[in-house]
Amino acid sequence: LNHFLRSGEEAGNSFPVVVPCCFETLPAFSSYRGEGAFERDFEAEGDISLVFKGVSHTGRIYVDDKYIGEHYNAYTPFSFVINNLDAGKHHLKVVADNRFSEKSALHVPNDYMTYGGINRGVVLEFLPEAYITRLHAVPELTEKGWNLSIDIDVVGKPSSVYNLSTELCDIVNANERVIIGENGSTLVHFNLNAENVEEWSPENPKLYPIKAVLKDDMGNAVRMTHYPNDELFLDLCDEEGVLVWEENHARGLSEEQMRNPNFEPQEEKVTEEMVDYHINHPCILFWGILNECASDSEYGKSCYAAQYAILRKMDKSRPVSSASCKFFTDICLDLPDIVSYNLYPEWYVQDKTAKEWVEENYNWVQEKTKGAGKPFLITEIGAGAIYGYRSQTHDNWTEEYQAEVLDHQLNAVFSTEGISGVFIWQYCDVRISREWFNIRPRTMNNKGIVDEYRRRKLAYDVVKKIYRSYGNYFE
Ligand code: ADA
Repeated sequence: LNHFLRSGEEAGNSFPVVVPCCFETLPAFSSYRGEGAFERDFEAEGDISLVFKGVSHTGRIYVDDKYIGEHYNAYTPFSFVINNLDAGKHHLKVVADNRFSEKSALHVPNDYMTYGGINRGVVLEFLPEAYITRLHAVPELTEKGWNLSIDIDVVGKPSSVYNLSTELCDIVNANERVIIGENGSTLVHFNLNAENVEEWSPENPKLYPIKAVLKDDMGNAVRMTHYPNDELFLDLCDEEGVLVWEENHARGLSEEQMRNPNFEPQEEKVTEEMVDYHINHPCILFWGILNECASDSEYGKSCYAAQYAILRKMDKSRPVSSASCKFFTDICLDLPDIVSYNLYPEWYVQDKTAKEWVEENYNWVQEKTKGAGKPFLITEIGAGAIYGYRSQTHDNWTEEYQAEVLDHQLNAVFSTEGISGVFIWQYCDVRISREWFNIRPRTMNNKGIVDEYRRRKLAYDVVKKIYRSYGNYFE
């Protein structure tokens, strides 16, 4: 950091210093009263906040030589938000001033020292799309124990919606649905009641951290495909409270492929290893098997029965299911605890509306199969789009068409009484085997609502809006 002084014996010289740093730490300036500039480069991109815990006694802030603002009083923190920084190197200059004058009514010659400089730490925060600027928790002892009256200020894009989860240690928590106001901010107020907590006192200075997290999540569950996944991912789901459908390794195997002599032993092994290694993850809600395999044939059915038996023997605590694409020909629906269908109306199925296709399949299961009355899930729904391909014609593969189809599909699912849940296929675009390319532009499965770089397609906001219109799923 360059500490540049404009007066005194060493005026104009600069010194490398470490912040926090007051002029007075340099012997030549031990009784200096004046201005001094602290400068440094930093790397950032997008929206940032610069938080100054203390600049004495007046601080003027410049970023890339542009005046940002100023603050008076050495002993209180202040911050500035700087938006839309280009990626790369930027320059911060803090001009600190410790002069006594008419302008300063509190910092006057006194029986304590008014130092000059950056007297407390400086923090650079990278801001996401929405963020918390203030959390005030005021405790009050009531007949029911301690009550915390909590105010949280949230800043974000007008009308955007988030889930705010707040936690007082592991004792109590609250989940609030936050809608950002037209002015780009909102105040969330709620109470947390903590019955069994110890009060802070000089003898027992007990502290309870409060954690508030703003989540932009659009659902509460994730379907993993079509194989057991990394434990790291499951650990994160355990911690974040995301429900997981995990399944063994198989996608779209025909009866012929299931008759491969290696199929049974290999599938059995992967199923056993999956349960063995992952049984203790609380996030796993269901075990799945044999996605879209031959559940329309007797031989296929014997394989399904064998796989379900392994799962039930190893873990009696979780329901089992399989995602089917056999529509009106599935003969295995007596076997699982949950009936699961993968449906792509208005994409692969072009001659039906989303509502017709969803209802016809659901009704067939209820009326014609032993799956009747079991919980019914839509385990895949979606359409493809190439990121950045836009057209008013809403042709296949445009972002517009994908958004429109997802809108129809989700509304069809949510308006069909009896359907317990839905998974969108899929979160992000993924690579596929190059040997299997013919219906997949870019040799990718392009049904992501974000692409492989997590860039949002138009469908992202459509999905978010529909999910959020159903309120807070925590309730
Ligand atoms: C199936 C299959 C998925 C994926 C999807 C699609 O339902 O389960 O793995 O291939 O179709 O994108 O067509």
